Amino acid sequence: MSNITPKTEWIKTWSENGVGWIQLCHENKLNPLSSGFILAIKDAAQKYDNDTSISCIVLIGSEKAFAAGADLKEMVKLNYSSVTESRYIENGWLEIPKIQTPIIAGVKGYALGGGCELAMMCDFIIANEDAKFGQPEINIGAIPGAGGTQRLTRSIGKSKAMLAVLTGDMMSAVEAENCGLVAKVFKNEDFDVSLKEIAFKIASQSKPLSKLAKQAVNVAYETTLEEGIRSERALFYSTFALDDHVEGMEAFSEKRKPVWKNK
Ligand code: CO8
Repeated sequence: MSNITPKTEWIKTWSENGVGWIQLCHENKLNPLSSGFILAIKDAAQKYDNDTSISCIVLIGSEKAFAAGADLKEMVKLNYSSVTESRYIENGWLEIPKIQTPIIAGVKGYALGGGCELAMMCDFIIANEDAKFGQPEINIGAIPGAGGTQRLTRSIGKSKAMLAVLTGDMMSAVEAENCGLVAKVFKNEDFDVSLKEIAFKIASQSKPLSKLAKQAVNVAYETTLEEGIRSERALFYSTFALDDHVEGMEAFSEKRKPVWKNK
């Protein structure tokens, strides 16, 4: 995998009010995810994660698709030894869930296969009403490989995840919202503004506090309730060491908006 060149030409990035935007702009509007494309997405997200001026990252695709899955034109050339030797789904993919800055997936159109998996690696998904989600790998001789069977099951439960993975059928945005895969669905015409509002709101919070909050929620995925409560308590106590904790408390007493120092 180390000899794979990141496809930076398929990524557009810009920042505004503490929000770092990453747009997937493959020449094919379905944004097929090749190994080089995933590396470029990972690099862009890591760059924002290391940028102290960025407090929220948003990953978006085209009008037609967030991403319609692995690049099947690349995948068709692979075999067992090449996927294992190249660590096909390791280098790029495994780094995205390690991003500490809050990261939102803004999904318009298709989020299928690796595209649905990429969206689920983000902290939450905002969708437009035309969005469609699915793990259709079974239809093309595979199964989900970048976390689909695990994250989808944790997100929507075994029964619905089994239905999606075994039939390969797509789910509408409303269905995805009803079962908890999507945090919020907006009308197509409201989507861009509403996504921006959510991102700006998150970016306006104290950066260390949102990182701690994100860390605390993520622990719930990985441990027992008892261990999770213990971890949350330790993280909660650590907020008392922040200048922003003092500022938040003082601002509340003084009936004014807090001015975060981000430390
Ligand atoms: N990869 C490469 N090319 C694609 C892909 C894809 N995933 N999807 C569509 N295309 C191509 C088509 O071949 C076609 O190309 P051409 O014009 O050269 O014939 C072009 O995009 C347009 O496609 P359609 O004509 O099919 O467009 P429609 O609007 O009719 O349909 C769909 C859109 C429903 C999204 C349809 O294209 C489709 O079903 N695509 C395949 C979706 C799929 O099976 N995704 C899962 C892939 S497997 C996977 O993701 C495994 C994840 C493992 C981790 C990833 C590691 C990198």
